[in-house]
Amino acid sequence: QKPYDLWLQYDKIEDQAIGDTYKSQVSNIYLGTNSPTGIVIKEEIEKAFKGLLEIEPKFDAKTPNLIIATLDKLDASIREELPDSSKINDEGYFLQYISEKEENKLIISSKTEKGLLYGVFNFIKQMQLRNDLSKLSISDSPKIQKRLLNHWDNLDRSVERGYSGFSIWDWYLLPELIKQEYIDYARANASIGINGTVLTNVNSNALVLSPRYIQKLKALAEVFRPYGIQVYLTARFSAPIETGDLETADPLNAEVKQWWKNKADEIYAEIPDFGGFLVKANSEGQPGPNNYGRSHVDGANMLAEAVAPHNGIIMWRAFVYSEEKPEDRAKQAYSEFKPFDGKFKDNVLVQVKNGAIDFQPREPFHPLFGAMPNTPLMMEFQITQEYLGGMSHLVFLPKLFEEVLEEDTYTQGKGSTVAKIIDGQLSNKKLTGMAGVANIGTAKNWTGHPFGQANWYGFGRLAWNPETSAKTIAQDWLKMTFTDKSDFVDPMTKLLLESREAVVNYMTPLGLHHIMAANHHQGPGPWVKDMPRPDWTSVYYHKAAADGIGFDRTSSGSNALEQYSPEIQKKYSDPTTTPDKYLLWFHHLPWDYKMKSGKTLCYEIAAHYQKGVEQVEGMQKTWQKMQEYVNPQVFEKTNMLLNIQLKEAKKWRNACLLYFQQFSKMDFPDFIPKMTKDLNYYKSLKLPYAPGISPSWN
Ligand code: BDP
Repeated sequence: QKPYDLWLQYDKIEDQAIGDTYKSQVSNIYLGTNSPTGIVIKEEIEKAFKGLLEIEPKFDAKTPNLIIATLDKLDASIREELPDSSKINDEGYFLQYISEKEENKLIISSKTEKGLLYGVFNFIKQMQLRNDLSKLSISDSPKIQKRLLNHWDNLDRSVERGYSGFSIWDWYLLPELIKQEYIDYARANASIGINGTVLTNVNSNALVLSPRYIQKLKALAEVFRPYGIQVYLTARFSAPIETGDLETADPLNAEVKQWWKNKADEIYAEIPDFGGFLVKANSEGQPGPNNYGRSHVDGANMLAEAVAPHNGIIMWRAFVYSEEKPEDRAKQAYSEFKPFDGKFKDNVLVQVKNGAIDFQPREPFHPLFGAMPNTPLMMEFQITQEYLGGMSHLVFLPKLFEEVLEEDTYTQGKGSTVAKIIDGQLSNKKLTGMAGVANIGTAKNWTGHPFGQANWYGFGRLAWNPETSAKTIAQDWLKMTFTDKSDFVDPMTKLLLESREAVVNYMTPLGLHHIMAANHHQGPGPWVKDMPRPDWTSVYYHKAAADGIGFDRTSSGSNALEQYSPEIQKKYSDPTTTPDKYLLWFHHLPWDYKMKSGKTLCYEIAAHYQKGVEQVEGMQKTWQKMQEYVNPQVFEKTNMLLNIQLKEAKKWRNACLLYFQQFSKMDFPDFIPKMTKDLNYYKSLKLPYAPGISPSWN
């Protein structure tokens, strides 16, 4: 196993019988294209065959048994063997084994070459998973159109919230230097169906829109194109001013409109398939239309008009919360955006974070998902672990993503899941998308933590089909990355699936949120209070005091609950019917509140923190048994990281319990080990330097 190769490990298939069967089933290949994508396909097959089967594939066959061609290039007799073409969309494919008159053939076909590439990656995956090729009968298409990574990468190569080295984009040496990483990045993304990448930080820099950078961007676009990946940029709203061209960035100003039109024309002249812009406006100090008394719709639509003639899109982020507003931060995006439902141009997607606060270990789904039936909403997940242990915690995020996607908004009756809203099923939306804030950097294994790769992989799978189960993703990733031996895959699947609950338990159990240390968000900080804004503090969110703990978001409090459908309101307005996992998100309750378990709230908080620590210990035990299945370096590295994770889990437990005890005045239950340090000790732990903070912050 080579960590750099991610889940595309093509080690020799050890089981000779399986290998021999594959060899005979796909001994002669017909590849119906020699376009740039065709070349990529050919190279991938060569890699896979040389690795998995230790043979050179034969492409010159007169009587092929592996046919790889778009539907229009298939013989009518073969075409007839496949399902109706309406069964797949433009990016979909058929993977069909046919046997007739002693002649067996595996067909990979599609409407477009992009679909063909996805089909080929799935075919290779079938061999990686040791599946029986003769049983293949797959018609598959992505359910979401825009499947994008968002890189929070700055032009100086620092990465905001990045924990795996520097940005892989070497802007300085582009366009001349094309690094092998760019190609391998594209290949990895194509293998999981990602079809776009936003290369720059949402806290953006107008420089990237200058002619010199457009040339650099063009070079990357050319590398990515054969892999079906479009490039996108973040657009700094004040760019017309910062370039020195104009004195205003008012979206209703004719010159401003023209400036963006010209800029779009300039980019598209070089990159005809440029994807469009992602915009963070009037959020955390970024410029935007509000600076000119204009609305988010004015801003988004102005940019949308500029890219529309070129089929570009605008992804306008809904991550807004204003300094001036006293309103609960959890309510603000909804208040701001809901009135605009249906007012955005057709090529605008509103990009919404999975929860209303900010990528917490657990948040209820963002209320906007149930509130804008006439606006395409794009999901924004965070793959990088800003609030989930940065570079050192093993957390399998597809479990978090799955939980959000499965949540029921009830907007069109029971079963109106977030997944169905995102993929457009519910209101037949024409434009659909999912974005993941990337965890990729210059680390030799791309993601720093060896298990960070699983989160990149899992994001891709869910963007392709948001109803894929986290369990399937875990199993596939483990088998493709390490080995298919069940003594490894079964316990490790369990470990991955539990890892997310572990982090919730030792950081923010029972609906607690945003109690991390300030700014860098690494480690506990329930005591954080004096910040430039109250909603950047921890005390704002946990509200721990003598009378209890939790944020009352019912009608007696901020009433954020009113932003959800009546079914959810009814259930969550009463603490006894609120799921424990969201209890303190919606309720402020006394320390001796009696929980469903019969124990007090204070006891349950302690029990959850303790459980989180024990879960990490359990992960360590499982990992100890896996040595024989993994690369020694990965084994050791993961071991050491788990040790760090355990230490930090204990720190979280101790710091939070000691902090809350000041108010609860209750003794810790017996299962909490005796504390050897006091609260002041934990408060005094400062990180003079923590990764992931970008200069754009200063
Ligand atoms: C927060 C991050 C900050 C991002 C911001 C965003 O702390 O670095 O710029 O979100 O998403 O989570 O815009």
